Amino acid sequence: MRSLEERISRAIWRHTARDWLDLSRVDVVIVGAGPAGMTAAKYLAEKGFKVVIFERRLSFGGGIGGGGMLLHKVVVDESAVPILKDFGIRYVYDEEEKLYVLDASELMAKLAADAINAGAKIITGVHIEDVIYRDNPLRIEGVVIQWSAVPLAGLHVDPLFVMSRAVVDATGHDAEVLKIVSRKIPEARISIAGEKSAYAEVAEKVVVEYTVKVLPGLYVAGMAVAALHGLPRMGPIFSSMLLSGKKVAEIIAKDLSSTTS
Ligand code: 48F
Repeated sequence: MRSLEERISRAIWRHTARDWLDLSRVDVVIVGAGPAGMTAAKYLAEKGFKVVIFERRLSFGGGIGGGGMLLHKVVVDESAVPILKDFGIRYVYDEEEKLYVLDASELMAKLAADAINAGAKIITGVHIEDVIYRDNPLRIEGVVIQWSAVPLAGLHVDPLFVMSRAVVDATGHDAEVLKIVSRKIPEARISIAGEKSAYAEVAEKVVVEYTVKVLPGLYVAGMAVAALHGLPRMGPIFSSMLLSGKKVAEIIAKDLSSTTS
């Protein structure tokens, strides 16, 4: 009879290996488990696409957890209410400010839970350090993955790969994936304009408007859109993050449905 210690280890090895074999090729890799990434994940997974979110922290939520200046509330406007309803996220309408107020922890937990229930995987502790590309024609075909602990420890460890039909940069203010592509694939002609100062009303609109396919196989959502296009920031109002996640899911679903896997 195996000891409990041995059985614990074997169960974890076996099921981790099964998951990673399955994840060696997916339909969509989403980089970053913030509001934009998790919203996109649910809408894509429920259409039947195989979706994985890689998040370098050990928790999901991105910038949601900090609420507004560490206060545990965030707001949205009416444009995001249908999405809140899709996820079963509760809110209170503030008559005076004409805004919907929600608990940051409920937003994080339910975005993640619904994405997972729809069939998406969220893998934490994994850092995307590069992309996989092909030329003639230029396209992105996956990501280069590493345990987050490796760069933190300053170790030189070669990474592994995940192939995918679409990659979404949902890494927030730093647009990390796009920055890598702009630096390492000059023929992609991506330049990162950098986010502008706060102008919430405009920011909320244009972030959604500029949520686009960047290159074949590469998409952007959330605050990474602002970094790419030089758009203003909006602070702890999250409508555009949710709407941008939903929009990128619609763009990808259309693109992937028109090509064979
Ligand atoms: O920053 P984040 O929440 O991005 P978002 O979805 O939402 C922005 C808002 O939270 C807020 C705002 C709007 O109201 O201004 O800031 O655009 O989530 C991005 C996630 O990506 C992870 C990071 O840890 C965070 O959880 N991330 C960033 N770079 C990488 C990454 C990387 N290279 N590999 C894996 N995860």
